[in-house]
Amino acid sequence: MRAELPTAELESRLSFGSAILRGADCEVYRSDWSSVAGEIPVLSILPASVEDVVAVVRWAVRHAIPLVPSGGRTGLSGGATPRSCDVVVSLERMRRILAVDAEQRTMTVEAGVATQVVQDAAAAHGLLYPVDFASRGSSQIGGNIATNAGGIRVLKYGLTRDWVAGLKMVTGSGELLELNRGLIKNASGYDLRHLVVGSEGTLGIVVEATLKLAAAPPPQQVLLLALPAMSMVMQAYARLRRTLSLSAFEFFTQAALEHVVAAGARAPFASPSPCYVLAEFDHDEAAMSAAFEELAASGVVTDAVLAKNNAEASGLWRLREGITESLSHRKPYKNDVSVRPGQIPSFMLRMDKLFGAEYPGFEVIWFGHVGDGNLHISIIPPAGYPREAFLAQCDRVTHMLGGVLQDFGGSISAEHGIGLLKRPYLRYTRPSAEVELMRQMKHVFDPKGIMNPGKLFPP
Ligand code: LAC
Ligand code: ZN
Repeated sequence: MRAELPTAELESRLSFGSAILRGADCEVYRSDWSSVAGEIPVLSILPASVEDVVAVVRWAVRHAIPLVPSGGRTGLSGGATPRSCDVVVSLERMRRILAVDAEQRTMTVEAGVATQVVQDAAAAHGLLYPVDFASRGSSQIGGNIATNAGGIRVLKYGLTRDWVAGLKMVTGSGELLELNRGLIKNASGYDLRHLVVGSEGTLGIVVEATLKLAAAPPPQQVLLLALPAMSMVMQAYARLRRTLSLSAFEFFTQAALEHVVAAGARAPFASPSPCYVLAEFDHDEAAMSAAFEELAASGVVTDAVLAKNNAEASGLWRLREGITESLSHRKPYKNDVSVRPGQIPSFMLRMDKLFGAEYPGFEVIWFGHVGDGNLHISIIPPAGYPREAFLAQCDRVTHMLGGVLQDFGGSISAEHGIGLLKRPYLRYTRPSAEVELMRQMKHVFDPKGIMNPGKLFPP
């Protein structure tokens, strides 16, 4: 197939500034931040304009060429990993901020703009783009939209979906759609924008977005609490949110902390505790002290550190945000699940029992956005454990976890997406009637089945 791709026909249609890469230049597009190895794609196309993307998709339709849209490739489910027969379409050369409307609080950007660039541009206008996570420097807005990215401030601000006022996308048949046009009110039928958000590149390619911006928040405080038991985390949450305006409520265990400290972070307390909570909230010294004293008196909290300045706040955040990176060299198996926040204590108990019984000798590392009902669990086998056997065991246990999630009405993927890795477990969260409707919708947008084939849907 390699030699036969009719690229000459496409080259003549692409604008100055675009590129077509081959061979070793395509190596970088092979993998994302997940454990999926991927294959070097036959070609990587770097369009420079919306018209280029339309030309690429129409070309792919004519020749039935599978396309894999590619953003910052910081995904954790293999949603952007190609096969060797795929052509990658990377949005990295479409990274202009097209407009900032400070009055309307919107920003229009090309899909390849990095999340942090959007955040910084909003801040330069005294505004906030509130979707935030550790991969902010590399991840791109188009990928954020395609995966409905969540992160650390969902508690206060919601998901990417809540900040997309409009988007342009090229469907799998090469049609350019302009969805919702940045309107606040628009009661004119199906809101296709929301179908595209979270569609993981299976319907088309997001090329531009108009994002909503928020008012800059008041000064924040960052507090790290030590807790004597995982079962007390939601008691701390209930008490803090009663009198504080929380923007983040994050949880991690001592096992997670040990990995971050081993990677160079400073241990926050002299002695270890079973688990920790990082809370961020609008500055309120009196409410914060009262809440802490109450939690300490009732034994829910045994120790605390309050950041005294921005550098200390970043230091505390690093303990939480650094977890995934500190574990990456151990190639953990990752779960990313959600239930309603009120169910977190009973869900944790069920999972703890399951993992205790099924993962003897494995390291089970809990962390996550518990205020959103979202837990990340990373599993690490003992050194030298055969990889195949490890993955087979994790697959078996994840099917059991799927059953538990079904009981709770929860989700097998809270924020990392289905991609390739979670496809076998989609059925625990989405009934077959829903998956069938999703397949039909994909067919409407992508009749030739060229958009990110093999992703999202169970094989
Ligand atoms: C985090 C990533 C793994 O929350 O979603 O650190
Ligand atoms: Zn997360």
